[in-house]
Amino acid sequence: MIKPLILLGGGGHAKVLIEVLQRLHHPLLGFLDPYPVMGSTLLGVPKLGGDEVVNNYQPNEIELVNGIGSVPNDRGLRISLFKAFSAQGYVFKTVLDPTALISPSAQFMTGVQVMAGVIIQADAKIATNSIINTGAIVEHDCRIGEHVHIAPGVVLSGGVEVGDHVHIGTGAIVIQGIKIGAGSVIGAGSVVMRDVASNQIVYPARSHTQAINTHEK
Ligand code: JB2
Repeated sequence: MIKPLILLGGGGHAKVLIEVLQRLHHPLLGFLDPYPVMGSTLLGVPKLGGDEVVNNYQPNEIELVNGIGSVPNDRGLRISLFKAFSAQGYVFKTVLDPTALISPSAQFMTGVQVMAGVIIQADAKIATNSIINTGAIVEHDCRIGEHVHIAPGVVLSGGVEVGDHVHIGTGAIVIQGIKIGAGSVIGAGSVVMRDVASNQIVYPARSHTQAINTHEK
C-alpha cells in the first residue's frame, strides 16, 4: 500500500520532486520548511509547517521524501534530516522518475532519488539517500555510495565506484572502472581518467585561447 508522503524542504530540489511525485501519482500531503517561502503553496502543494509536523504522524502512517538537495560545502542538511528522522523510525521513500530508463537488475537503497531522463544500466547499485539528477547516465556495474549527488548530465561509464558523500558536478564524465574516494568533489565538466583518492577536489580543465597566426596561412 502506498502511504501518504510528506516532503522536507521548499526550494529548488523540492519543486522538482513534486513533479516527479505527480508523474508517479503518489499522494503528497504537503511540504515542510521552517522558513518563509514564496506563498503558502509550492506548485499547488500546501505548506504544512516546520519539520516538527512530522511527529504529528506515526512512522507507520507516512513516508518522507527528502526535498533538500546538496551542493559542495553545504551544511549537510540533507544528511542530518535523513539521519534524524530515520533514527525515529520514519522511512524515506525511494523515488524513481517514470521517465528514467532503469535496468530491472539495478538496486536502490532507501531514499534514493532518480530524476527525469536518467539512464541506469544493468547491475548498478546505489546506496542510501543519494541523488541521480536529471539526465545522468549510470552505466552497468557502477557502485554509488551513500549521500552522493550525481548532478545533471553526468556520465559514469561501466564499473565506476563512487564513495560515500561524493559530489559529481554537472556534466562531468568518468571513464570506465574509475574509483572515486569518499568525500571527494568532481568539478562540473571534468573528465576523470584516473582514480581519485578520498577528500579530493578535481578541477575541470579550463579552456584557454591563443590567437591564430594568420601570416602562416
Ligand atoms: O531545517 C530545515 C531547513 N533549512 C532550510 N528543514 C526543512 N524542511 N527545510 C529547510 N530549509 C529549506 O530548504 C530552505 O528554507 C529552502 O526552502 C530549502 C532549500 O532550497 P534551495 O533551493 O536553496 O536548495 P535545494 O536544496 O532545494 O537545491 C539545491 O540542490 C539541488 C540538488 C540547489 O543547489 C539546486 O540548484 C540543486 N539542483
